[in-house]
Amino acid sequence: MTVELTFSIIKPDATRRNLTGAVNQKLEAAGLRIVAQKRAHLTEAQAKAFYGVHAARPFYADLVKFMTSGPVVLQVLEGENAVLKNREVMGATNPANAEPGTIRKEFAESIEANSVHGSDSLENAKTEIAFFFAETEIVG
Ligand code: IDP
Ligand code: MG
Repeated sequence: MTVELTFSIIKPDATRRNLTGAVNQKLEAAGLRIVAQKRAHLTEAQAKAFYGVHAARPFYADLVKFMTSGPVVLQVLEGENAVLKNREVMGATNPANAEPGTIRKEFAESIEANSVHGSDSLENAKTEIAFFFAETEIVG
């Protein structure tokens, strides 16, 4: 049994449509506990740095623009195998390929405006959590 923490973002397309609660319901139903959560409007510098790994990709500039286009909800999720579990409940990057019942299948508007971010490894989860949260803000 491995209890992990992972990092999640409810993206601007979802906050715009008032889907924060609907997304959280999916996360909690999957057994993930929201142990930190705050709403923020990312600056361009924050979005660029957060998605720095994608800087060379053709969609990078658009992605930064999208992620700063409205408020987001930053979250730390706790649970058994939380990193993989969250990726499962999120669904595939492109909602057209996402499994039924997943957040992206039900809520995403496009491959870009796909409603949620989730860390893809335990190592990246640690880095991403530390990017946005102080340890004192995480209440397990
Ligand atoms: P992930 O969010 O499923 O981990 P990544 O490949 O890490 O997917 O891409 C980060 C984000 O960049 C995606 O969630 C999506 O918002 C955006 N993105 C990824 N691929 C494309 C694309 O081909 N066109 C436009 N946006 C994309
Ligand atoms: Mg990713």
